[in-house]
Amino acid sequence: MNGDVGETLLRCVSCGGEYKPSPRLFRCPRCGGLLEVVLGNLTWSPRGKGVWRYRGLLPQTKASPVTMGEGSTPLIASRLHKGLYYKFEGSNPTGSFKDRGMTVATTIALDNGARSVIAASTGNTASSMAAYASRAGLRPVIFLPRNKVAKGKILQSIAYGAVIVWVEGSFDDAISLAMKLSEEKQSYYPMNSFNPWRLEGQKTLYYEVFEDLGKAPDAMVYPVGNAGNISAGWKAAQELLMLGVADEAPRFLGVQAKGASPIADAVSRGLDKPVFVDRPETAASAIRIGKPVNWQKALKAIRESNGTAVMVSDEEIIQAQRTLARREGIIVEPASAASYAGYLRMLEEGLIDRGDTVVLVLTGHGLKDPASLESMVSNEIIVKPSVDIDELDRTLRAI
Ligand code: AN7
Repeated sequence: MNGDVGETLLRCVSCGGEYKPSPRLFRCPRCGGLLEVVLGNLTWSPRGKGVWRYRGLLPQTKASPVTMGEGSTPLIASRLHKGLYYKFEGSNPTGSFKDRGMTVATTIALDNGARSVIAASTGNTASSMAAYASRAGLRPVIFLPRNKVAKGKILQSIAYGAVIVWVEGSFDDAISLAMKLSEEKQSYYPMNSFNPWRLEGQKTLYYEVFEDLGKAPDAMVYPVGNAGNISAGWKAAQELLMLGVADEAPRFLGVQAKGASPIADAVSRGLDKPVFVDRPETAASAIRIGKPVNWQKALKAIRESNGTAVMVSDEEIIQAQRTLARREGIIVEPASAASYAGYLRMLEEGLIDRGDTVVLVLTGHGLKDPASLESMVSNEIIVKPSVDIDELDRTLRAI
């Protein structure tokens, strides 16, 4: 099935202006708005595994893909709720969904002759970018908010050889600084999600869900930080409709942590533009973001899909993380557990019907944030190798 064959364009989501792609074009020259990729040729012809299975719905590149087999993550049926599925993105090569975008963005960076790539990050974007850049022979420079990134993500980035710029401020400060550097010094190619080519790779999560279920689910639930992932999902669902591959699109539901919830707040108050949060606070460090760069795209995704967004407390997030680990066997980081906490809240508030086919996007692996697991109650004893077996048995039964 083919769409119209034409030239690939960048289109402004604010004013609709259309531009021929060029390596340094990330903002609308007319109004400064966000750009989205409009592919000239869309073809649904899945072949092979992973992100590049959907090559026909991705930008054409001259360089061969910088890939580690990212994507093709499991869709796991819940044992607790009828109709519920978990899309476990922790099984990507660096342990988060970011790898889907990075395989595409890194390949495009090579096409554009980049030498250094940069991104600000709450952790996962940084480690993913560092991995793909190292593989491609590019120099990764990451901007991290100091004292605000989970340990596993820092160690991963160091291991991949990233240059780290610790910013004494929030993620939002770090991304403004990284944007300024890449705008003023052209030798740094930006990989944050205002780079619309990266979001093209992130569309593939939805294509996989659609193929695995054999239809569109009733709803997709995403934890929302910088708001790129939910926007990419909606773009993917619309493309499948447009191509006639799908008859329906799901509702797109966003979940934010209280204390870092400008999108959920804008949705519940019916605002056209979110009120940004100056000092975002939550235990879910990955989504501790007060000024999401993709807010326009995300509000569009939520409203046009008849979706909604809710906020959940840190207590609800931690409880959800524990339930997923102890009753489903899935360890996720707190930001990812927010989607389960949000699902429970939306069921309770009647925003989702029981039994609806709902997919929770579990964005990142729990081992990335070991500190978040330290509060789990442990059942343990210490024994000598010579311990009496009957006594050991009695003790184990008593726990
Ligand atoms: C586990 O790494 O923004 O709404 O800099 O790591 O697309 O931003 C991470 C975001 C959800 C939110 N879950 O996705 C970064 C960063 C996890 C994440 C999100 C992130 P977006």
